[in-house]
Amino acid sequence: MTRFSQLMFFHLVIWVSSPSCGSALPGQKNYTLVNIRMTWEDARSYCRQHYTDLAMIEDETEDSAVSSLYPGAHVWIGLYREPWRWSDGSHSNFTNWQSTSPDSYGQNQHCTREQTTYLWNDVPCIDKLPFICHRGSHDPQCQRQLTI
Ligand SMILES: [Ca+2]
Repeated sequence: MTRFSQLMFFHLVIWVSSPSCGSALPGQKNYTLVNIRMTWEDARSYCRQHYTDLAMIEDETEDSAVSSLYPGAHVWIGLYREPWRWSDGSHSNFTNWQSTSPDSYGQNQHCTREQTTYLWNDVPCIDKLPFICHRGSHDPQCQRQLTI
């Protein structure tokens, strides 16, 4: 086996061994509100440093857990850009958009905040908002450096 094919095999094993990338344990995340205003990207870095990642929400139970953490504020969650993905690059079937979103108003709304209504809206990533981090459920091999 050549060195190249060994490397390809190694990467194939990694890929196959973690097919769901972060969604393996829905309902087992612990969420925390960080009441510091940051851009989406800075919030993601903060969450990765102190927790696991910016909040990933995969079902209604998790969405309720996030909504119960804050009263009267808009907060960042980990969903970004089209195609919409979580900050670890994984997809989720669950969304909770408000009826007019995502609308990409102004063509620069690539990040998601949970509104005071607890529904989701796409907004510019450079807005500075408090945010929700979560701990648990992510496979570190799924985390990638993403450009926004
Ligand atoms: Ca919008």
